[in-house]
Amino acid sequence: MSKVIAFDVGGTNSRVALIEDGNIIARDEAATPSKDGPQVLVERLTDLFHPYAAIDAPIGVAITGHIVDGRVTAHNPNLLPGWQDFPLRAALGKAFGKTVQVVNDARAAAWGEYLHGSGHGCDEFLFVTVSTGVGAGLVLNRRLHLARNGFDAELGEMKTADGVTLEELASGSALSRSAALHAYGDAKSLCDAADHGDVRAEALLQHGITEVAKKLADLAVMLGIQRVAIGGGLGLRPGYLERLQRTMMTYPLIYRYEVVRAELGHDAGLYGVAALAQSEP
Ligand code: BMX
Repeated sequence: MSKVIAFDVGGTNSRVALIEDGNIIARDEAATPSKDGPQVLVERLTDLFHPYAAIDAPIGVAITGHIVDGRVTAHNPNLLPGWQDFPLRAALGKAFGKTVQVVNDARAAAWGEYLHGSGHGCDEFLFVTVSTGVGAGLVLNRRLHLARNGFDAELGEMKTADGVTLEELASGSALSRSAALHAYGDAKSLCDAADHGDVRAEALLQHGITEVAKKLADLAVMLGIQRVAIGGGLGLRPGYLERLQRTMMTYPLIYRYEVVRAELGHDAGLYGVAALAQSEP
């Protein structure tokens, strides 16, 4: 029986799972102590690891951030403040007493969706998470694209016509800011208002969606993607995908491709990082 211990660390929650023969057989989660710096997160992950410590299995950690050689930098400091070139692989290796693989969370989720979910049957596949941040993972010619410098699908860092990044306009955090600014309270209330026909709320929500759609259109002609799956807290909210699909339908045919809902929900990163950890020599 093949076992893997997988972690998925997002800006809000950290999850751990024991995966056996491709199925999650045990899991746990805790809030990510995102504001407390890397050392506190290492301690939190070590607590989550404790029940599994005696199991002899590869360990994979998917985490939000830019990753080079197991070192993590948060380009979006709102997600993980204080993370600059932090040697997470080495720190967890020391804390766990075992070898650990570290991968970007969205890249892991893309690989999970490709192997076990919405990416099935594609040669070129894109996964996009619209969540606290905006992240992505690319499968090209049936392989997860991983660049040596870690910029292998940092979609949230791409510039918009306004000169700011996509993440600054289209993430869940951006929508929360916009909701507070326009007296909707939080992002959920803004989305609820939009769903109930509030024209101003609809325009604010659609603004970010249009920016995501433009990037997806550019990537269609750049990389020949056949299908994109949308995940993440905001991306999985009912109505988000339909708005994105409607926007893409207004573009000429060459910019359009299948836009679907990610199938594995919040488990995509766990499955993906498990597969990556298992394939490491
Ligand atoms: C940000 C960036 C990406 C990440 C994406 C989604 C940081 C810390 N993260 O663009 O590396 O994949 O957010 O992250 O700079 P999530 O936490 O919202 O899932």
